[in-house]
Amino acid sequence: MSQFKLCSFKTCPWVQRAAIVLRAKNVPYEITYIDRNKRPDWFLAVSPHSKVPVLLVDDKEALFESNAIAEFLDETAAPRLHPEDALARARNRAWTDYVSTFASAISNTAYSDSEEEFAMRAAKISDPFSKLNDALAKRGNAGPYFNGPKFSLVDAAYAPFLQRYTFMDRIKPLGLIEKFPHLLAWRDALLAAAAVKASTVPNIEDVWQEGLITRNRWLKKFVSESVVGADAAA
Ligand SMILES: N[C@@H](CCC(=O)N[C@@H](CS)C(=O)NCC(=O)O)C(=O)O
Repeated sequence: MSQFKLCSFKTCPWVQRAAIVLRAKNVPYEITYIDRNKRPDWFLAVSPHSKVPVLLVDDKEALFESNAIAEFLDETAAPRLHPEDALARARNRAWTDYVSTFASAISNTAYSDSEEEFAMRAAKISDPFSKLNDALAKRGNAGPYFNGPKFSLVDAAYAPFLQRYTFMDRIKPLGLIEKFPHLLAWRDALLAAAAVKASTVPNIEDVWQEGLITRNRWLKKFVSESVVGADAAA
């Protein structure tokens, strides 16, 4: 089996997506955390957009873009996480594509610079939440994951962002996800999944909160003093 090394910032949800896929397949990997403010030359040489994740394969090949990495892992390591049926697979890929819109709505809100900006951006989360809720309502299975009992690449794509929403909701309750029962149940199943739990540093929520402080975002005022120093080379 190939050797895999993931390059990451401590809280990157896109790296987490790749880590979830590796965990779901029980594939061993190393993870190297780099400082986002001082990216090493070896990393810049292999990351065309200077972004994480980069997946080093056998210290020879470097893959970038979390979706390409997830698809590569799914094609090369068992068990297959994509559905066998081509139509179902295409629908899964379509929803996986939508994750960047979903992610932006959440990240933009979390990183707002003022209360007004926060309120304006938070109001925009309802639309992607409603779209996903409808997709889950119409998927024709009872869950708990997107395709039913089997964890898939769609689950791996959305879990990091539903987790970030949850972190945000815990410090500044938004009362939004509760309006979307299918999404709420999916979120709960994803956050309880072993592959998701094992995909980050153990104190991810503290590190995420610390990131609000180091980036000087408006939400930092809701962060408890106890997390200061949690380390946010994120
Ligand atoms: N579309 C990319 C997004 C990756 C991304 O945005 N990563 C962030 C960290 S979470 C990054 O490296 N940003 C570059 C920067 O902060 O300059 C993917 O799916 O891999």
